[in-house]
Amino acid sequence: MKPDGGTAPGAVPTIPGPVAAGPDAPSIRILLYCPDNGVTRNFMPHLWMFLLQSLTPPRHEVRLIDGNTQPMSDAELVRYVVENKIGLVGIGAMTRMIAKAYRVADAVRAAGVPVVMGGPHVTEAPGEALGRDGGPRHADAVAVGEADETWPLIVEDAARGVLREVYAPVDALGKERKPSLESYPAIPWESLDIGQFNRIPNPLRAFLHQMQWGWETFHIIPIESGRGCPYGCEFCTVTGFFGDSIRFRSNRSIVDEMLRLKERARRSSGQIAVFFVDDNFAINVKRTKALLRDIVAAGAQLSWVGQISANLLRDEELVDLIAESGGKWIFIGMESLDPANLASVNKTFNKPAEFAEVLRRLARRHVYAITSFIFGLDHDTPGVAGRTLEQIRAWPPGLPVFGQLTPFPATPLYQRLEREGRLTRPQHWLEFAPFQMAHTPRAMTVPQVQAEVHSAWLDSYSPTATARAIDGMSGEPVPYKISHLVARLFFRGIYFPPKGAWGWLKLLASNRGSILRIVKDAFIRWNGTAPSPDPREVAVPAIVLPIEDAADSG
Ligand code: B12
Ligand code: SF4
Repeated sequence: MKPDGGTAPGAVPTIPGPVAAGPDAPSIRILLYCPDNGVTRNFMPHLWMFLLQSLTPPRHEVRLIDGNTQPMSDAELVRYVVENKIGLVGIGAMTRMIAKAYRVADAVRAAGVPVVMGGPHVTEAPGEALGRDGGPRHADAVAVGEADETWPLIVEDAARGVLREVYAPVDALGKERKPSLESYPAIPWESLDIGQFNRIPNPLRAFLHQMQWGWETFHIIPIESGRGCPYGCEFCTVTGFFGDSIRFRSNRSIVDEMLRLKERARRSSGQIAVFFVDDNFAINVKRTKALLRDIVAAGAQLSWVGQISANLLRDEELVDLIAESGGKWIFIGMESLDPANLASVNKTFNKPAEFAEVLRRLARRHVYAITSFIFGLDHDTPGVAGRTLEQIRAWPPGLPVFGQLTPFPATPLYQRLEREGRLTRPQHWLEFAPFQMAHTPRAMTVPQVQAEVHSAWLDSYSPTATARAIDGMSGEPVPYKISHLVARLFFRGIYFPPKGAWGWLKLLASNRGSILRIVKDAFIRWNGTAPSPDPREVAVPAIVLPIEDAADSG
């Protein structure tokens, strides 16, 4: 079932009750490390680090390093680990970052410090990290699946020097057990040091401090309100990982978290926006509506972005509540406009004929969409980018993202392509290359698919496309246009990362038409009858989501 043939073997510990520790119980200092992907920078903290920190028995100390915001060479990281007497290093990674994660793990282990690895990739291929696939070993232990309940046990075992190889959430009968989210910990965002994730560029901070507009900091904070998606799209790891049993946190705990974030934003004269990281935030429409109503009733609205599949956005009341509760951008996994393609990846619940209306329904409430497409599906033929872009141009302005079909380990797609003998790089993650394919498409060549992806990005984020998007928002208030423009410039960077200050200047210069148009619009409004809004009163108009990469969810 796993590409490396390794399922969780041997002595898999079952979930104990709360870990009891006597007064003499040893304590350790733990470092949780998230590698960068070497290409782009993530725009928000990774939730798993803060979640595991909150779940750590209190007598241990946990430090966090996110390679996206604190880049370190392997040698620097090892020096940090040794000098700070770290007793356990926990590394989490998606498939895309796993090669870097293994390299860092090797360096840390060579310094004699044990490493535990967790997250989607090691769950899908645990044997690889443990060297059971014939390759080198990278981790002393792996945490398979959701680690909410196994993490305290891992920490206690590490403190006692009796780390086991595999930790999996299983019950006494060895059956997989999905943690309930009912007793989800309160992540102390109000006191955590999240300065490294401030999105306001350094040179602007002093100016904004002087202006007292409440924009000295801007953070995007991940919140999960639930886990699981039963849809089982063929390329997606989520149904396999979180299971088709959907679990939710209580509305109360989510609302409390948002209120605390709001208070933190107020105290720091800054802005906080939320990314609901649930794979399908409206998978249970009734519960999502209840949550959004509770957010509104408690005055806990923050600007937010979430992932919702198009079929669930038919509900007008849901879309009303999305807008009322602060929803600004909805990520929609459209994947393809060809129903045959959607059927080939088990996503027939997506109906391309209704995409336009779904987007208009959102846009009528000033909510816009990040629309995600996959090229190289079995029924794609050359020209797919052009055909897709033609449709996109007829839709309300949005942020389209494009990728090529990627077989992630342990997905039904991976298994099918393996059966069909179409995997060209079966362990593509060990030689990660952005936007490169790992299998033979059916009706196109690999270079053709890659050329379609390239041309889709080029066209969608050209100055002409950006000008068209801003024109398409002519009736919108100026702050919406500004944030749309800024989001476009950052989204362009997913595929064409701008190189330094000069790259940014060139980008701004090439989009000067759109910039001038917004400035003119602002001047006309300011000079006209409409009073110009106090910047402190302007809610984050549309999340400026400098998203480097978009997940194929929702
Ligand atoms: C938010 C998100 C992102 C953000 C990442 C930034 C961020 N700061 O979070 C953005 C939008 C940028 C993103 C991008 C991408 N993403 Co993404 N993303 C997610 C998403 C929706 C939520 C992640 C999350 O916070 N989950 C909640 C936490 C609590 O769960 P968790 O991370 O799995 O952690 C639990 C366990 O795994 C474990 N654990 C995790 N790490 C560790 C470490 C240790 C030491 C231990 C003990 C345990 C442990 O403990 C946690 C608690 O149980 C997930 C789907 C999902 N629901 O998880 C996809 C997901 C992780 N993304 C995925 C993908 C494919 C991508 C992209 C490659 C998409 C693309 N087409 O480009 C890019 C690449 C990212 C990059 N920069 O290189 C896949 C990963 C599959 C895989 N095998 O790697 C997922 C699973 C979605 C999917 N549809 O399959 N993503
Ligand atoms: S792609 Fe989205 S809808 Fe499909 S299984 Fe994954 S999370 Fe669910």
